[in-house]
Amino acid sequence: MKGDIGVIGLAVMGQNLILNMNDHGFKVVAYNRTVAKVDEFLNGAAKGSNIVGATSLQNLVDQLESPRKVMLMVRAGEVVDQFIDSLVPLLDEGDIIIDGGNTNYPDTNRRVAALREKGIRFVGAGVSGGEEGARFGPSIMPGGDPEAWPHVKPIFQAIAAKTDKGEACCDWVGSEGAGHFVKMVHNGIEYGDMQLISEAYHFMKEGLGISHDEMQSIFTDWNKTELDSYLVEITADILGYRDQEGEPLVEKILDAAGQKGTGKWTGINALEHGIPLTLITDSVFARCLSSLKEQRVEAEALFDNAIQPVDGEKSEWVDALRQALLASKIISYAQGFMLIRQASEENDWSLNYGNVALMWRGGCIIRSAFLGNIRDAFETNPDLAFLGLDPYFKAILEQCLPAWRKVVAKSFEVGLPMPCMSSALTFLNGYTTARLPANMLQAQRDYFGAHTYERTDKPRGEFFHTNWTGKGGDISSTTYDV
Ligand code: NBP
Repeated sequence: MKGDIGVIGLAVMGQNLILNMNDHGFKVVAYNRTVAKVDEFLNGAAKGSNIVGATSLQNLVDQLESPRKVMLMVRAGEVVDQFIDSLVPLLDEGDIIIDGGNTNYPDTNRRVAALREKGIRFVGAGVSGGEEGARFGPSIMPGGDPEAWPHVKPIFQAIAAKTDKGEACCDWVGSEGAGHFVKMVHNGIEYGDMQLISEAYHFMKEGLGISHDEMQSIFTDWNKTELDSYLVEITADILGYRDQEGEPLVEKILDAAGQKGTGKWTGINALEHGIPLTLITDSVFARCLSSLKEQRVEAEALFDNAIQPVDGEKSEWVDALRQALLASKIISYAQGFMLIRQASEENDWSLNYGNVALMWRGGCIIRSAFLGNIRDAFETNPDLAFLGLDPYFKAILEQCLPAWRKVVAKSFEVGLPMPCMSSALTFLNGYTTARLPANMLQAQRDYFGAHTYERTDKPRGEFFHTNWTGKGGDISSTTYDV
């Protein structure tokens, strides 16, 4: 019997996905650049399974059922192109290559088009959930050549995480790089969620002086509310973890955050699409600021700006923090979906936003109960421009607003940095303000650069220029933009 799918790349993600596929009755052929790792895998984690190994790419291709499906779980970037170039001469028309790595979506756009010309169907699938997800059920976001989907669907939907109702956290996202785009935004949202939780922890610890045991039980309680999510759950575990000296390990971890780039790509993309994705972008900058550790240590010694204790009833502050976290999180997802919607429209991807929420409902790092409500919101109104206008989310935002304001205002008062909770509130304040001071901005642009402006008492699309000083001319600018 020939193999159902070949997987190239036997690092943590590849091995676990293969074992997961094997559990679901698929025959997998495994291959790796360093071929010795194939034997290691077959004699180790894969021992006693139906998984078989390949000694070369030709040997891999020869062992696969037609149309062949070859999945790459290798380092994103050039390595993917190298494998594609080596595989194409060995494959037949109609065969399928899947890239399951963290690829930047323009690369997937390019590969789908180039391979289509060669008769090969290419799929770019975002896979989330880390090692455990890959092994027992990841969230999978496939996009690319739609003709590939019927062949890949039975395998992907079988191995993907399932919701409480048994729905697979995997569905066709859209053409071109849509799957990798959605995975990118997923990672951006992950950055935002992590930063928001860290801000709540910081307020509790530095502002309120709450102990680690208490914080652990607060996050455990929060996990029974609308905040029920993987990241809140692991935060409680982290706070409860003691090292060999019996002290909280988290306090011995250097406060300089790393990043691999997907949050940055999301922010860059938002700027390119003109979408105010403020929270995620601020969460990337928060990591950048954290990495300036030595400079911060020096500056703290020079400035008299130490964080002051927060007065008042602790339990009231903790509940206010819960509300601030929940409301900020809604804004983050709302902004993420604004970006997805813009990209979908610009690229003609016809994305189904409810399905995207469903794919994130289980298996991935941002999995949460809340995503079920997001899915409902988009099912009720597929054209929802801003998630905060859905009745369920609007009611929460309105309910949380006083406590959220209180927390953010207090953070400014006591000198506690809260970039994401404050950025979310600023966004909502702006989004719900019919008249912003952009009239002044437009006047300034027209004053110094003759950029023209529209008037409130004239129809949109009519542009005016004023000779503000009496010295400039009446010619408006067409080429120069600031
Ligand atoms: P890595 O990203 O560490 O990649 C390891 C694989 O890439 C190995 O098979 C390695 O072969 C191969 N490789 C490298 Br590195 N350089 C190569 C080259 N020049 N030529 C050929 N092969 C090369 O593995 P991973 O952490 O399992 O991740 C796989 C993909 O999934 C990545 O795109 C990653 O971003 C994505 N992802 C990872 C996670 C996670 O939690 N780790 C989660 C979600 C997505 P070798 O054994 O011969 O060196």
